[in-house]
Order: sequence, then C-alpha cells, then structure tokens
Amino acid sequence: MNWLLPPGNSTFAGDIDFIYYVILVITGIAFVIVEFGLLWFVIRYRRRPGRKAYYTHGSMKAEVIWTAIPAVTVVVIGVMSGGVWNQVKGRNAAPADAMVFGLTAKQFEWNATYTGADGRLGTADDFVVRNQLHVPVDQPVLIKLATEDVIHSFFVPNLRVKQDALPGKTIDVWFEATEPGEFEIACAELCGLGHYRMRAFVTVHTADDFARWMAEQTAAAAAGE
Ligand SMILES: [Cu+2]
Repeated sequence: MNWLLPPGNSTFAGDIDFIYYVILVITGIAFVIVEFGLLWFVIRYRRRPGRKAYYTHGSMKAEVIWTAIPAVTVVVIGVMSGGVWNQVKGRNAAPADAMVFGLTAKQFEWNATYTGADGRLGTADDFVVRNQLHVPVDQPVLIKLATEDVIHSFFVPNLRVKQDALPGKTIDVWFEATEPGEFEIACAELCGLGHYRMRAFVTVHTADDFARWMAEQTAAAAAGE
C-alpha cells in the first residue's frame, strides 16, 4: 500500500508504513468522533429562552471509559512501534555484515566517504564523493553519520530513514535497500541560508554495478593522488 507515502524501498519500510497507517486511522477516527461530538453538544445544548443551566459532576462511568480506551490504545501503539524502533534505531541494530560508509554533512552539502579496498574507514585508501552516496542493493549498509558544523538531518524518504547529525558525535544509521534506483537525500533540519540546496542522492546499484562503480572510483582516487 502506498497511500500518501512515496514507495518504500528498504527492508523495514513496510513495518514503518504499517504503524504509520495504524496511527493515522486511529487518530482519524478519534478526530471525527471528537469534532462531531463537539458540534453536537454546541447545537443540542445551545442557549435557548426559558432553559436553565444546571450543575452536574458528570458521569463516572463515561470518564472511566474515555480514559481507559485511549490508555490501552496508546500502550498497544507503544509496544508495536517499540519493536520496529529497536529494529531500525536500537543500539547495535545494524546487522553485523553491514557494509560501512561515512557521511559527513556540512553547510550545505553531504560528503560520502568510501572505505576503498580494505573495507575500513579512516585508512589511507578512503575517498570522498560529494553529494553522492552509492550503495549496493540487498546488502545492509551502515552509515557513520557526522557533521562538521551545525545540526543537519539525513533524510531519505524512499528508504524511510531519518536521523539528525549532531556536532561532535558520530551516529550509526543503517538500512538495506530492496530496489536499485536513485533516491533523494534531503536535509530535514533548517541548517542555514543554503538549507534549501542541501540535496543529494543515494544511488542503489545492483551488486555488479556497484563493484564496477567502486573499481572506477578507486582507480580515479588513486590516480588523483
Ligand atoms: Cu543541512
């Protein structure tokens, strides 16, 4: 189901969307009941000549019901979303075999760091590509998210990934893309005058394409040095 939302192209997109729609339907029903109730009371008990107001404590039964139903609903939603939250954002949630990338935000661009042949960040063969994050499909990806200046937010709607980048901190973000394609990265934190142009792309490749792209870039980076 892709009602209201862009296509979900990561492994946990379905779970996130499901909870989103559950909450949307529940709050939608509550909204309609409350607003129609309000209208009903406004009209039914409006001031009329000859009709006197009277004081009442109200109804104990009604209060218990309208407190218990929302309380149970909120607990159920909390438990449901807690499970998905842990899968996406929990401590050490990223699968152990995830491929590691660096992503550093700054006013107003995203710099993706690639590990080079050794598969490790922070070594001599790392190279950086501006505003382009290339990853393979069907492969867990772990991003070490950082920022050089202010708070930015790494947001890829199609992957259902959103995470603030905080100065002085490196934050783990993981996802596994399920389809090749180009997906927009938008900075979702107002970070200065150029915020509007802080736009980049995640390119999800098939495994072969990714290996080819990586080899090209590695060679180009080596030649540049
Ligand atoms: Cu930004």
